[in-house]
Amino acid sequence: MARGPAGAAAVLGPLLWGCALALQGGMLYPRESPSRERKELDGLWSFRADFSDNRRQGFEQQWYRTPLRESGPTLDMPVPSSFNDVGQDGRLRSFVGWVWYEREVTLPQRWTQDLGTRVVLRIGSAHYYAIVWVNGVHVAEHEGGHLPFEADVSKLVQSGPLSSCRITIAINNTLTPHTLPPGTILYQKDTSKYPKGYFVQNTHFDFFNYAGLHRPVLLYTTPTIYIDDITITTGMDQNTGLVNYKVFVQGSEHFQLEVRLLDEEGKVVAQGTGDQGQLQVPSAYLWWPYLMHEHPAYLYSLEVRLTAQTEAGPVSDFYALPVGIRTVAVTENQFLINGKPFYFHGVNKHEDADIRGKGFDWPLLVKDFNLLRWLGANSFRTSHYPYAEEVMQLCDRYGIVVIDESPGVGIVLTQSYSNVSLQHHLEVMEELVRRDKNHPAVVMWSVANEPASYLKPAGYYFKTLIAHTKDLDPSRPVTFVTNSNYEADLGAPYVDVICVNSYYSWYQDYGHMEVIQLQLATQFEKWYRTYQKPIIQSEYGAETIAGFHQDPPLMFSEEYQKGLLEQYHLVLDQKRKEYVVGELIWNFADFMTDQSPQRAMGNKKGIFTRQRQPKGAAFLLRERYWKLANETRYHGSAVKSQCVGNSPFTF
Ligand code: BDP
Repeated sequence: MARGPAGAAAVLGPLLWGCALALQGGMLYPRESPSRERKELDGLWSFRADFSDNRRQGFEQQWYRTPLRESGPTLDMPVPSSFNDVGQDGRLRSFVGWVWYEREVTLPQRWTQDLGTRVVLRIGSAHYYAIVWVNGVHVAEHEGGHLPFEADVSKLVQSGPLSSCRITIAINNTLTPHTLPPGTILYQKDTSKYPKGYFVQNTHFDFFNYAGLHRPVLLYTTPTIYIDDITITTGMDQNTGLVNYKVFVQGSEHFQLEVRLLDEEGKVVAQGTGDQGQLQVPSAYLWWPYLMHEHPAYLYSLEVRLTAQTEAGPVSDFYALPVGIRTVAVTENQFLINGKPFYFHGVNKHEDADIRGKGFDWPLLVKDFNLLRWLGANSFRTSHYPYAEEVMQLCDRYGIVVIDESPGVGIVLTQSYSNVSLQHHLEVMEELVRRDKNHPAVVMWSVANEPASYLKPAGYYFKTLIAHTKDLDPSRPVTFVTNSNYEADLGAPYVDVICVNSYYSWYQDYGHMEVIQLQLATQFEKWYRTYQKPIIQSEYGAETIAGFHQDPPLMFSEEYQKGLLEQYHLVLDQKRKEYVVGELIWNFADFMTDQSPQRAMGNKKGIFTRQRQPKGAAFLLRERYWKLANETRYHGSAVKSQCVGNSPFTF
């Protein structure tokens, strides 16, 4: 939904943010196929931050009308990347307001001349609010920094003799009580202390509000009659895998659809026709999590072929979707994948790294997955926002199970429980489910992290939000992540799994690791007694500066981090025999936060440094996770005798 922040409007000018945009169409990942082409627009873009007092000079002077360089000095800005840390200008690092990106693109002649080709601009993520123009014409607006959006630009690029087009994207990183995550602009009016017009942005979450074009931007084509969306759900009946499919087509009501499911050798194992149906796969290979089975992450390929007759001749479209056959279920004390108890031994992550901030980066991603597999982690939570689609694809391929979290973090102000906020949160869940519904790796949705669920309006808010998410996707459980310190949790009655964060002997009883066992056992018993639902320890950890050593352990040393983890593990080992179904360390790696006296250049609770080097705790966890994997592995029979999912490890 698009709207303007009441607070920010005073300083940042009357923003253009209009009224709600209904969620339209599908959001299939743009894949190449015989009927679809891609043109990546990653690389250097022109960039200009609007430093004017009201941040509205760009709109007043219509910077989108002519090349950005004509408006004044521009910088080279890499895409994807956050803009904050690439330069030497301190003002840009902490900039709040509108920034402008621009890129000239040369298009293949066929794209501009063949009217049977549909050309789509896709932006993987623009944080936080984005307005897009092509050749000076407004084509899209989007609110929310973590989910993709698109614009059909065919008419614009096919309207004249030009074989190039100019893409301009204005992005505003202002957060308000109604954005996700929420934030506020604080105006300092005391002129004896602050210059005129001084303001800062405040947030209630613990990571830096990096901004910019964070994920790939690309153009892709489809025919004008095209496969717009596919929804897959899977099940098992004895040894037969069931793949329910639904295909949505745009551009015509008259078309034929053929659907084929291929195994990893390319052999057709089932086929169907029409826009929906069920494929049955005898002796199906299941999608198993990493380390749960000797052949994890088996992926079939669902090939969808559309054909239609038009006045101009036949049209065909082709899309291939990876499909994993697996089931997910929750009992009073278990989390089941393919009917077998699954224990989450994994991490919480952030999209965060030196220089690029939250910018997508393949080397970083591959390194992170190699570390996860080295660690023996079988899962992670996308704390505290949806991650790049390429991340989810690797999870499917490697069998890393995902708790897929919305950007609902830091919801603590009463205003953030208003109908306006709820409406936006519902839409974000729609966008998230639409994007990630077909990933076998995603086994649960998390609608929020540590919202102030003790506030009165939280009951209605979470009841509505969770019910809506279940309507959108009845095939997966839903949770939100709470904090063990909360006196009351008005959302917990509606979740399927209790996810609870606690920081015993860190934020309370500092330095006293001897209280952890008692306090953690009390926490688990209290939550289980109240709700009788499986529990995941969704965060625990200690701030640790790599290379600080102290024995006996003191806070911030590597020894303290290890000691604290060990105390947690003693209790987890008892309770996992009863109803605790997972443990996710906070955090995989150190990450950047806002500056504060509590943070020494960011949050240092990583078991790896920000540069992905191990602290002592990484080795401790590695030993534990491999041990857990060996204990909880399912010794199944109907498996393929071939290594899949690129797993480098054998049992
Ligand atoms: C938790 C939050 C997480 C923080 C962590 C911490 O969920 O975002 O980074 O505390 O303080 O409560 O390290």
